[in-house]
Amino acid sequence: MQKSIWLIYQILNLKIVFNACEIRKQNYEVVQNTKFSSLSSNKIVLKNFSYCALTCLSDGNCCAASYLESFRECYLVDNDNCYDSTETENGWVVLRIKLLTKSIFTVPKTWIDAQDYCDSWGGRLATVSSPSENEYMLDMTDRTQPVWIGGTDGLIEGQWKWHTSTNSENLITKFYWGSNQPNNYNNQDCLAYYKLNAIEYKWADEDCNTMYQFICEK
Ligand SMILES: [Ca+2]
Ligand SMILES: [Ca+2]
Repeated sequence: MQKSIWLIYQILNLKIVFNACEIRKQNYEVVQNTKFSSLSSNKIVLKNFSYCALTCLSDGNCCAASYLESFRECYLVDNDNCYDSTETENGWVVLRIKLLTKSIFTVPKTWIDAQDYCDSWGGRLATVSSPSENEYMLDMTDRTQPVWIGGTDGLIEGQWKWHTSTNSENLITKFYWGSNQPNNYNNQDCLAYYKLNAIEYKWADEDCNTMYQFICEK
């Protein structure tokens, strides 16, 4: 069977499986010849892409599935790695459910203006949910300029929250502070990556009105 026909067949097959199981409607896409560059995920052997995709869709902690037809290998990518980029390689099919796209914007803005800019971009200031995601975001920066991300303790001092587009309660529970941070110096309420010394580039609380580069996600 030709590759293109095979893919159409698989997608149709996938939709049939979805309908049969009445899986809740999700925003997903299927991409041919694309795989996750970092397969920090569970590998299982399944007979086809449909089963791989269905396994991911029925797992609340799965954000994407990579499938390699030639080895029948299914890789399930968990939520903590949703930010990860994909690369092109023949023979892979990726089901992307809720992949986070992150981008750095290098024209400095205040934290609030950065938040507004991210909103207009269709996203929000970036959040961090795992050590690997933190490292991924650090790699986006040139590590010379501070960079805003989406945390603030502006409502209750010392209680850090991710500022989401819905303003819902989103308490930060895992922190990557640099030494002596947060120090709330002159009422600093906004979260940034900050170069503390020659080797440390970590979280710090900063004055929200300072203009920094920023990372958005959507
Ligand atoms: Ca503060
Ligand atoms: Ca500080």
